[in-house]
Amino acid sequence: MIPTITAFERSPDGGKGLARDTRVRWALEEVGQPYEVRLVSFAAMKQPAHLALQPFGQIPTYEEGDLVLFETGAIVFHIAERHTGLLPGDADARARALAWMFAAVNTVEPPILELSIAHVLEHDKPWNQERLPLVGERVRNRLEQLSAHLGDGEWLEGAFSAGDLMMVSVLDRLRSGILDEFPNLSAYVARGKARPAYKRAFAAQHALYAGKNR
Ligand code: GTB
Repeated sequence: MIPTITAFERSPDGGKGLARDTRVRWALEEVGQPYEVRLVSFAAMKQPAHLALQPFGQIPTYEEGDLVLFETGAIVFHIAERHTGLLPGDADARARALAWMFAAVNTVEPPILELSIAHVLEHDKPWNQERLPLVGERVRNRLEQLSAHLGDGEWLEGAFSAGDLMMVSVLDRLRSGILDEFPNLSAYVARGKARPAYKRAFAAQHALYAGKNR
């Protein structure tokens, strides 16, 4: 069965791959699963039909027959469980990969999101100049810890897994700046984005938005 995901009708990033459907596309590409995309407007996202799929009125969603999923961590985990290639066969190694997926969305992504909000949505608030360094430090702390774990390893736990897919996707939100302070993490993100599956995922979303839709 061909799954259908949802994505922005007009992506605010103009196709830079920052919207979260990119990580779902990437997972589907990694396992060789074709998929369809339904584009949703910001207004439609808040309507009952979409809220029935995604209670928080966001993209992406994932539909496969009777199954409807939201939350990219859950979607990527579902894809990884149903196909080979994104989770190790060994039960303990699988559990470790899952731990990294949670770490990506639960420990690393929140401060990165805060920083992004501080830059994009709160830049004109009178308190922002005072707050920005604090938020930046929280991101820096997490990156220091992650960088220490990764060391000179290629991936977080030996072979590439859904944990790396999620972590690279989360770190990619930083794009430059703080991430450049951690050369092993910059190289890690570049390694992830050099994978053919990522390139196909990126190209698919880029083709929808590039030069338009902003
Ligand atoms: N925790 C959820 C998940 O992982 O699935 C978060 C989903 C989410 O934040 N979706 C965003 C959304 O639908 C799109 S990806 N927002 C609309 C809304 O909440 O009303 C976040 C995003 C949007 C835009 C950029 N950008 O332009 O750079 C980057 C990331």
